[in-house]
Amino acid sequence: MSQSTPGPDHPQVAIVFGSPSDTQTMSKAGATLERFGVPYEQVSLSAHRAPRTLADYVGQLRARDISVVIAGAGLAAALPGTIAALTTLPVIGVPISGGALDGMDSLLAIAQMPPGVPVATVGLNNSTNAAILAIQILALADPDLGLKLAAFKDEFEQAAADGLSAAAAAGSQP
Ligand code: C2R
Repeated sequence: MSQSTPGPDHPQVAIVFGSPSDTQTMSKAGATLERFGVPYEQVSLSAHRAPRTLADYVGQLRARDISVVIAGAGLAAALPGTIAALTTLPVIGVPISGGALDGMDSLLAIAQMPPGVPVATVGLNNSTNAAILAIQILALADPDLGLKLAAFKDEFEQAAADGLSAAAAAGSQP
């Protein structure tokens, strides 16, 4: 288990992944949270390999004022669902590609949760979207974060407008 807490503030988001081999895929979640100034912690913990340690960790999240969990795992990905079973906090699952089935096993294991125990599942390896969704949840109670999200979306709009202008300019050239 490894842990890091950037910034002086207490973490609002816990990023958990099943193995150190998932670190690179999951690093985009942390980078995105940092971009929005959201403090987080990052832990490698496996439901399959360390179930009691995971249960202890998850059992303390609410008391530690963590609001959202992002959980990434590949192969037979029990981790996000197990965390969802152990907490009432929202859990966002990141399926990770690799192995003989190249991520289909992970995708289905994370998305196909039984009724009553949801895991909000993003696309394969898309830990960026997991972070954006976590930020959107936090922004419900944080107007400043909501403004940052609105500016983030405006960047897409501006890029599209710039692209159209550039295409129009190129098309009008002799
Ligand atoms: P190793 O590279 O450590 O063998 O792990 C990890 O998320 C990783 O993608 C290979 C893959 O196994 C996944 N793993 C799980 C769980 N624990 C590890 N899916 C779990 O508890 O769900």
